[in-house]
Amino acid sequence: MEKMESIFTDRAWSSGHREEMDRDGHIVLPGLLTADARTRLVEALSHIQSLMPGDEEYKPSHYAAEYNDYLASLIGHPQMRDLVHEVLGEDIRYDHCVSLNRPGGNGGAHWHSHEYGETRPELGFVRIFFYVNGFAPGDGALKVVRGSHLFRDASIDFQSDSALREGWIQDKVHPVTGQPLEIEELSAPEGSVVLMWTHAAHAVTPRRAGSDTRWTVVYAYRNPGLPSRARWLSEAFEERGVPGAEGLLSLY
Ligand SMILES: O=C(O)CCC(=O)C(=O)O
Ligand SMILES: [Fe+2]
Repeated sequence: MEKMESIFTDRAWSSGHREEMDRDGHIVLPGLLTADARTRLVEALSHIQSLMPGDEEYKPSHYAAEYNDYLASLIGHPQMRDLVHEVLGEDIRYDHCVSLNRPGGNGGAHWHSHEYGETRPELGFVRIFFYVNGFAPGDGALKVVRGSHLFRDASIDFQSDSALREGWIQDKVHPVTGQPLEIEELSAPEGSVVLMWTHAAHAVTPRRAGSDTRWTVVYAYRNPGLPSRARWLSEAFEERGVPGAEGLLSLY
């Protein structure tokens, strides 16, 4: 196997980061991806894009690492493992790798959250977004609600900001800070990595018609203990394995 190049610049994860993530539900690490990783990710994500829409059962977007060796090589990359251990502790599993490319004119995503261990707070599930070429507010931007993850509600589902405000958000306060819950639109410079607890409410603004493609991929990891609905991983891939990802691919 070729030597693993660094994917992250040497900025360290600090204990403050952990506190911030647990309080807010997400953390933005601006410009964390190396120039080399950004170049290789654009290549890999363009490759996935060229294979779309693909097989209904095994869509290249949902099983991205199964269709591209570079994407697969990051599942167990030492820097990725270190980062996931910082968030989830010792016992970790890979859950999925999904390409989230959004060409100009893409409609974005409505408000939602994801499931895992709603009644088992000791089981964590983290989404690690690589915003390879970043995004600006109002242009394929990630929107969040600080503190929403603490409700561990997997059923958040609203079509607009106003529907979320008048629905789920109404009368809720941040369980830690006591502040009213608020919608916030993020911005992310090129190479940003965003970590998010899976129960956090999030949405994506449409990509402007004249904008270039937003190149993005998400890697998700969890503490084993329950089945996972989003575990897009074929049996063949699990059996074949991935160099460096030993011990990560099994359900338990
Ligand atoms: O495209 C994005 O930025 C977010 C996509 C998303 O909601 C997810 O992967 O959970
Ligand atoms: Fe999502």
